[in-house]
Amino acid sequence: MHQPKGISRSLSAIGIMAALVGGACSSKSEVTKGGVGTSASLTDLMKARNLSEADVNAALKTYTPTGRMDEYLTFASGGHGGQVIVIGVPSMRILKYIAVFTPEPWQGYGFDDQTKAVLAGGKRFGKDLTWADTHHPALSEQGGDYDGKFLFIGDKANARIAVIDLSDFETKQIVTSELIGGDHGAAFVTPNTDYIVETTQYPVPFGSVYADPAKEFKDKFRGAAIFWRFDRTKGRIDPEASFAVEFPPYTQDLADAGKLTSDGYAFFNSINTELTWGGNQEGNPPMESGYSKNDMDYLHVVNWRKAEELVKAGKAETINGMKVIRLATAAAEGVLTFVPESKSPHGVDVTPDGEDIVVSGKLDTHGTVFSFAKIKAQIDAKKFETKDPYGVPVLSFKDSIRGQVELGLGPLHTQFDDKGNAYTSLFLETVVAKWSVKDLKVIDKMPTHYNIGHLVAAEGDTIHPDGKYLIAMNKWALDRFNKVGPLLPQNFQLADITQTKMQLLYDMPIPLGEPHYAQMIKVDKLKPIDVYTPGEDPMTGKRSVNAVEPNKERVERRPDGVHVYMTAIRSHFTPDIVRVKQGDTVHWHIDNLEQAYDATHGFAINSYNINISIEPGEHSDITFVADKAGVFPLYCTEFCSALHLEMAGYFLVEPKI
Ligand code: RUQ
Ligand code: CUA
Repeated sequence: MHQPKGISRSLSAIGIMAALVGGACSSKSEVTKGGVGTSASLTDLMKARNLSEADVNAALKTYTPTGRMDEYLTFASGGHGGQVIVIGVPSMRILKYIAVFTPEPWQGYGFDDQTKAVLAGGKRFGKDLTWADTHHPALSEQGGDYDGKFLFIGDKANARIAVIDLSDFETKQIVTSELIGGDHGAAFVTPNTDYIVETTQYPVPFGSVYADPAKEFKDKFRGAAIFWRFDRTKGRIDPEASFAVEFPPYTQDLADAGKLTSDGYAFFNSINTELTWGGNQEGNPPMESGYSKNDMDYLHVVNWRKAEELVKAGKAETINGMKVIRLATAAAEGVLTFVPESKSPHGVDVTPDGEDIVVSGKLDTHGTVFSFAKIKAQIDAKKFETKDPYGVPVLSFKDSIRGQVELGLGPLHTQFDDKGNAYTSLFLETVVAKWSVKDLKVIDKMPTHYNIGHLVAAEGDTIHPDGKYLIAMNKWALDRFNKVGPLLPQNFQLADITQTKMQLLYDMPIPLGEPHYAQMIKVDKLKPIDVYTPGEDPMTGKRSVNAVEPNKERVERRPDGVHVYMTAIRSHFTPDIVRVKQGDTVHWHIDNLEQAYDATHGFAINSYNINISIEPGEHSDITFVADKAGVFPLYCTEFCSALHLEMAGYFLVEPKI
């Protein structure tokens, strides 16, 4: 750890020490003065706060004294916030909101050239998008286990995938394909993170070109799964090396990649084999009843290795810049096969050994456990029961399942532990059902408060689940928290799953959009950096060509505009006066010269909507036009030192005459 530098730091350190010593003494004397022993005071406390023994037991399992660290980090989607929430487990302390799809002022995300370029990657049809419906985060994997290197997350509304580098917890890339009009089965990774999978939800004609669903739904509307190629050495998605598989317009839902025995395959649910497209004022039934007419929908089984070969062999067609394996090719070449599944399913989750695929149908009280070996045997023998209207081979339901487990009302998503158990969320029954994967029998049910959607267990979707903690991600909070008006937070409920019976430990409100999925990783797999190397551009990971060295600060007029080379260090900017002329294009290059851990500076200019965060060592660029003449204070927006308020200056824009 770096020693805090400067007078202000040593003064505050002494102050903190004094406060700590003083605080410790006074609290101790309070206890002794009252004459109550430790156990008596605990009983008094329990009585005063109306706590049962079970409450205290739960508290002891989550309470994390100051200075202690958590055992796991949970990366939860931030829902409409377009962000990712990082939460420590078991303390349930929020550690960070990672800005992803939405501009975020604290991190200066979307204000400097670097992060503006990241957000621009997510434009669709030339339009800026300032929100996202983030659903499913996916940690990068190596051999089917989290490796702690990267995190991906999908935006359901706008069909985008973001790449977050876990060396600095910052978003590095956003990609989108105009081929599709949204996603839901995203992001899911293949076991070595070769691909990040993004599947459509609501079908559109490719490229969103106009077509009337009343006449052309069956022929023109399509779903697709995009396999975004991930280049691990660059830490970026390579759109050129990515491809898509065309699907019928069956409204695909969640997805999961095969692992171990089922590696090379991916599984996608669908909920609309009825081909309903709406039109409740055009003589059609409402969407929701149209969607659930048929008894069965289709689990899509995709052989992505085969698809990869076909793309290499030139059997894909380029549409909207994406290589697409057309439906007819996918059906004929064994890339796409259907297995009937109970109607309107939601979650599809592959077991840790890769042998079974658990599908939960919202309208079915069962979880259906498909056997990959049985599915594969039928595909290999070309033993098909029928074909769908698009020519895709359909297997027999009976011959594809290992069995069904009677779960209860409204099963959605499934996670796993290290003892062969599965945990399925039951939305309607509002419980977590724990069941044995081998015996297909329910072992325990834990009530949740209320209406659980996803759930996440420690490393619970990898080949080595930890089985320690589980978080129920509840949609409704009702009577769990103080009232804050008609819009309520979500409720994350932490549970201990080490014993036969699940034990509820803690309620945590999440007041930022509606989170969907989360993943929980052991902290020792994460190796984030403390500071950037001097002059580093976080987007390239290299020293910027515009990096500013101490004593080389300057303002230069060049043909492309005025270049400001500025440094920030406690507690001043150099230069602190910057003069330009009205109409100049300004290229502001700024370096935080600090190498002390946590010595972040902010940089803001009044009225110009400029506000960035510069972490120790970081280099940042801002480009703008000085169109408004006048005097504009600039200052540091992070309380960095005792003389933080003095860390200021002026941006002077001389009027044009
Ligand atoms: S899906 S719970 Cu994206 Cu279930 Cu929301
Ligand atoms: Cu630098 Cu406040």
